[in-house]
Amino acid sequence: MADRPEKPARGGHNKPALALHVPEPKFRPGDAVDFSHLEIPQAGLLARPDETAHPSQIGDFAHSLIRVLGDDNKAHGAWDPKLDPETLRAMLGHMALVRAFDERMFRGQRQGKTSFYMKCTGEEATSVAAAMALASDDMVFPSYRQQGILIVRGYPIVDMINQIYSNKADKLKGRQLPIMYSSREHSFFSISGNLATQCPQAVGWAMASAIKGDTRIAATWLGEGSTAEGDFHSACTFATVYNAPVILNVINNQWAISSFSGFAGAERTTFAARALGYGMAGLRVDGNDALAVYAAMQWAANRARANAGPTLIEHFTYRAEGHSTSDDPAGYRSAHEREEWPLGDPIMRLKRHLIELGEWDLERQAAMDLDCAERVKAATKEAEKNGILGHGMHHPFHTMFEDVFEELPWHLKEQAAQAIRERKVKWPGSLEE
Ligand SMILES: Cc1ncc(C[n+]2csc(CCOP(=O)(O)OP(=O)(O)O)c2C)c(N)n1
Repeated sequence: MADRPEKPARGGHNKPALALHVPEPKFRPGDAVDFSHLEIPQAGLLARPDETAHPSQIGDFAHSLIRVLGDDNKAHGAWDPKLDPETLRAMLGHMALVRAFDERMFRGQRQGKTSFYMKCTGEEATSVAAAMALASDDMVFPSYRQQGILIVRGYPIVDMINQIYSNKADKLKGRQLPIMYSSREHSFFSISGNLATQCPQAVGWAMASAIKGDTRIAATWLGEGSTAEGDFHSACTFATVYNAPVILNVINNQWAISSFSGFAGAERTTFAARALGYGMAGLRVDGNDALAVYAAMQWAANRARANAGPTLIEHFTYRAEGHSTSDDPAGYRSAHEREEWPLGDPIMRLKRHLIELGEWDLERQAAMDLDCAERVKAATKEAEKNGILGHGMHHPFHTMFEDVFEELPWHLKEQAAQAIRERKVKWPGSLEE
């Protein structure tokens, strides 16, 4: 064996030096915005493949964009889910309620009623239309921007607000960050702030459903930034290996807080195309087109129910506002992005479609908006009776030691005793009981 040189040569003499590519967003604060590089096909152009098609036959759908609502406000093509006007109005109503709810909760945070809130402005269709395409008992594993699912499933908004205020009526007893809801009755899995953990959980639940011979499928949602987490990839592996009845929704809203989608790999290929490497069906859909979202979700749900395999759906959309109440996007992206976003606003697009059908008008729209605002206001007032942040009307302190261990372990007993001693915390009965 040749001796190793004492000092290995650095660089490569006459070879080019190695270099890395560091992604950089196209537009920064103050920049003019031009989205003409985005390929946006006309609505209605794509065929709708058989729901049991082999992933290798439908690879193109991971690179194109399924669109139904055209610039003429009409529904086009094979993906039109042909929903009746009543269902379309319900869809519009749910999205409007989500937006009204977001507006009021955001203001509530600014007024000091809660510590934290996250809006989904511009992305309402990706949860509302998607949830409407599922059965109400299909199990959902959302991220933190899918409040639309709870609205569709009829979860009382007053209970959402109680959770956001962490007050004495909060069903989660103040143990979760505001907006990290959970509801077994609504088949809505507890939201976790640890990104992408919901993906393997959804796949595992779907596998269990199949093992039990059940008929319910699972669906999960995650942001495009979160697809860089290992959990997403483990989930894809298990989903395809076992043909789990699950739908993985990647909400590509272009930004992960201040990191643009390029940092999760958007410059290389689409997020829907991630599916292809796993041998999974991948669809890419206009996430601001509620009909296209519904249609893609329905396709994937039928596929899962037919034991034809999991689907990854990329919803191409735009986060119109800040990441959360703790974020100011003016610091990292151009304010013109929102105005220039070529796929419009999901609520406006569905509204115009209903008007085009002769099934809606501006008076009814105004009445609906007012009704949404009133409902949210009334629920807010109701929830405020149970307390807001800082009023001290939260669950009693000692409850934080409950519901986890059947018997309190010694170290928690020690902490509880310290709290009683030093902070004069009230404790029911004796610690030794
Ligand atoms: C494992 C983990 N890493 C980092 C964070 C901090 N964090 C919270 S939200 C977020 C951005 C996620 O962006 P994306 O997945 O695109 O979803 P979006 O917020 O755009 O809906 C980050 C980095 C976290 N909560 N968990």
